[in-house]
Amino acid sequence: MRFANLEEPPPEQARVTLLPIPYGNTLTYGKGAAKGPEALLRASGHMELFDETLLQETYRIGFHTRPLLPSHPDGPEAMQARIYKAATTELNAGRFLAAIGGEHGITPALVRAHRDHFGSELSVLQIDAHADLRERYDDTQWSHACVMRRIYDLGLPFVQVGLRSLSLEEWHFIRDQDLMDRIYWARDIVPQSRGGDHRWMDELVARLADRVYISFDLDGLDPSVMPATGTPEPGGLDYHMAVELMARVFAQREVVGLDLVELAPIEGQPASDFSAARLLYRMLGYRFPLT
Ligand SMILES: [Mn+2]
Repeated sequence: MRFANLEEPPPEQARVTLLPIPYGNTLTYGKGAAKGPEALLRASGHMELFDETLLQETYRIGFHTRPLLPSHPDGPEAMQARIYKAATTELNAGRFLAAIGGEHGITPALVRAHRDHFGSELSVLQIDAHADLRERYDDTQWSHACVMRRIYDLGLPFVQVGLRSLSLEEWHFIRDQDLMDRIYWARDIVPQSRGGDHRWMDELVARLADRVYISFDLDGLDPSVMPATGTPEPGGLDYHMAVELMARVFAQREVVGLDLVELAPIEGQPASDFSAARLLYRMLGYRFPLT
C-alpha cells in the first residue's frame, strides 16, 4: 500500500519515508493497533492532497511508502532490533522518517535510531493520555506501557503532553526523578486552550532542544475525536489544539523524525482513520513547507 495511492518516486528520490509498522504484540486491550497502518493508508487515498491551511500539495516533496514491516516471531526485543535497522537505513540515506503504528512499543527503537544518527542533543515530545513510565509490563520492558521509561533510560530529555492516566508506580517515578515540570496534564492545558489561551504551548516549546523527535500516541486526543485507540481515556486534546501545538513545534524547532501510533481502527467508523491520515499529512506539511 502507498500513501494516498500516489505514484511515488523511487526511495532515493524521496525526501520522506513512510514506514508502516503493524505491530500489536504487547497490547493490553485488543490487538487492533496492528491494523492501524493499513487503515491510515487506506483513508489517505480518499483525502484532499491540497492542504487548505498551508496552501500546498505536500506530497510533492516526495513520499515513499515502505512495505508493512512484519512483526518479528522472536518477540519484542527482536522486533526492537528490526525496527532500529529499518529506521537506520532511512536515516543513513538522508530521508525523513515518519513511522506509522502499530502500538506504541515501536517507539524506543525509533528514538534510539534517531539518537544514534543525530546525537544526544535531542528532545522527545510525547503526545499521549498515558505516562508510559512503567519499568516492566506484561513481563516485558518493551511494552507500550514502558515507552517513556526506555526513553528515560536513553538519557534523552522529554516532554509529555495530554497525560491523564498513570499508575501509582509511575507517579512515584515522576516525583522521585523530578519530572513534574516536563508534564503538561490534559486537565490543565485543555481548558486553557479551549479558552483561547495557548501560552502553555510556547512554554513547552521553550523546554525542547533544537532537535526534536515527536511520538504522537493518538489516544492523547479526546475519544470524541479519536475513538479508535486501544486504550481511550476521557478528557483529551481536540483536533485543532493538537494541530496548533504541532504548528508551533515545527515552526520553532527542527523535527528530525516522528511516529504516529495506536490507531486501532473500528470497522464501519472510518473517522479516526481519516483524522490520523490528515494529522500525519499536516505534520509533514509543517516539516516541509513548499513556499
Ligand atoms: Mn497512550
